[in-house]
Amino acid sequence: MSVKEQIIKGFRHVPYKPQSYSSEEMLKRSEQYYRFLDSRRSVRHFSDKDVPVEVIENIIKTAGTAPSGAHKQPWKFCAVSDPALKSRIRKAAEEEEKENYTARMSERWLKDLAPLGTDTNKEFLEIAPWLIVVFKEAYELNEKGERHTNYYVNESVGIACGMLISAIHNAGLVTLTHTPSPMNFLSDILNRPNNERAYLLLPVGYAATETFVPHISRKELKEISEFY
Ligand code: IYR
Repeated sequence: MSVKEQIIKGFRHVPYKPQSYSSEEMLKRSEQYYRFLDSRRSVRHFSDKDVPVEVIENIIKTAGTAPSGAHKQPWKFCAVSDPALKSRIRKAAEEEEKENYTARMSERWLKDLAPLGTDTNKEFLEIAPWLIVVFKEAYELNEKGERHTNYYVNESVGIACGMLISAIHNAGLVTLTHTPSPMNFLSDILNRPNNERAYLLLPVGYAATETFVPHISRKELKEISEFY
């Protein structure tokens, strides 16, 4: 008789049977998945074509499957399609970026960015049909209003964002990891509670018909790994 569940230190644990594959199948799948994600590019030129809300919901649900410190799931994904809100976000982001490009960023930083062709114009924030604004929850608030600090919040939300980006790519859509720092204006515009801090802003949509991306390459396996 198979074990249905176990009580470990007073808590329920249920059986889990992850899918596994033969060595050949595993090799094939791992290579296919690598090629699939290697075909992803950050895109700054969006089409204004609509994307159904259900697709955005599925993408956010995928991000929500990420592991997190003590399973606190310290994230909130705010999906914005309202044109008035998108305009306000663009205006505020461009104000911060003007300051960044003219005063806050070092010469070296500007030089490193040059190949990407970025500037202070963030029209994609109005053109893309959706903006997903990711907030990290520094602490949780219980019903009594008591604060409980979350654990490994940056790690947890960073992982969730990686999964969000791969889900966007899987849907045949494009995005950009945009950080118009400081990003406090997003809390104000979206009226977010105090325990949430803006983490990343991702425009999501179809790529524009004529899209160009920087001619850059990724590091080789031997540059990003060491095997012991
Ligand atoms: N936030 C600015 C500048 C910028 C910074 C980095 I690091 C990038 O990889 C790309 C851009 C902007 O979005 O233009």
